[in-house]
Amino acid sequence: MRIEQINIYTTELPVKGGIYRMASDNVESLDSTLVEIVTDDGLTGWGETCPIGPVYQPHHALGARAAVAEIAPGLIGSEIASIRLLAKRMDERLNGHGYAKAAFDMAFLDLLGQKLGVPVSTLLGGALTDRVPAYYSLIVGSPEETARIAADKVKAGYPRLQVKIGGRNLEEDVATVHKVWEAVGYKARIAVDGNRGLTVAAAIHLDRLCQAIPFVFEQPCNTIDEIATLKGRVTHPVYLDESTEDQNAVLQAISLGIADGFGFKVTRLGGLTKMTTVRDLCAIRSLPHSCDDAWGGDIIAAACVHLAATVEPRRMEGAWIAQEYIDGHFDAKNPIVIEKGHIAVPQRPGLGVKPEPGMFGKPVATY
Ligand code: 0XW
Ligand code: MG
Repeated sequence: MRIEQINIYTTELPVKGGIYRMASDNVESLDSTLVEIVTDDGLTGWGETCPIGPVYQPHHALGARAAVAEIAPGLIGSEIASIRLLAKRMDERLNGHGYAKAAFDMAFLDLLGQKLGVPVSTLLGGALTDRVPAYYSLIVGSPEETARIAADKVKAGYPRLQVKIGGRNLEEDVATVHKVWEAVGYKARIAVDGNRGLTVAAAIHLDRLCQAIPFVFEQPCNTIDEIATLKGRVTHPVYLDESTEDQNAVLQAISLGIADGFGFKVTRLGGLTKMTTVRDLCAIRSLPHSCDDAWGGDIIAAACVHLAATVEPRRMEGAWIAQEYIDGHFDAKNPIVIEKGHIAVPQRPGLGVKPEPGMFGKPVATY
């Protein structure tokens, strides 16, 4: 099975509800890039990469497309058999830019799964479950409104909530965490996500002022070095998200003992194949983590869910997918959906989702 053609598409994903508010940025619509690989035996494989704007992490939609343009011509004619060889070929075309390579890696696995008649979770080592937990991400909002939505989402079945804070005064952040805890208590696990927006001083204050509330503190500060200084000074477990820009950052955080868990993003880590390495490193140290991406439609959602299914359930912090903030699906017949706070793992060969033919219009590039 050889690569005959690669089509690149873009699609705009407006945020349902109008705005997704984080300490680091507010976004209203996301620009997703899709990679369709056509093989000589008539199969098509799909990949996707969708940065949540240009500020959240050092990724942006036009950057993804420029990187894809460097890589794609060098893949034409390649055999889809060894994912490692294909990764090497991509590295020979372009240094870095893992978030663009991730879209190709997804498409390679989608094709290989279809060819072998197995779901992508099997290619990632094998699923441990057929249903993975999701979590609900509560955007930065007033304490009362955030607590009201938190209670609703727990009623809807979410086992975990992520409360966004930062970019405003400490008093509102502290009040929000307290109100959410009063509203949901032990009914859901809570992560408090600063999205890099707190100073070390503010993180220490928030930690002390919410001492009795059992939450994990996600990416409170901007850099890994700032977060390292929190060790021994805060009582809540600290998770890294944005700081894990590649596999080496994860290895560094684990070996320095400065992370109690992670919010992983598949494309940021360079794709599903690279994620299996950090997944296994976390298993060695019993570290919990999520399997998310920053944003994206059904292709990215499927990728996150296949990966999440291969993680030991007691350490699985959930697969966050953007479905709650997106109208409609790429694949109306087999969409990736959250039901009662959980997501069924696709059982069909490959990723198990196929965008409706023609739904993204004409390709923006063809190789
Ligand atoms: C909740 N997320 C997975 C979605 C947005 O990309 C932000 C992100 C996070 O945890 O920071
Ligand atoms: Mg986060």
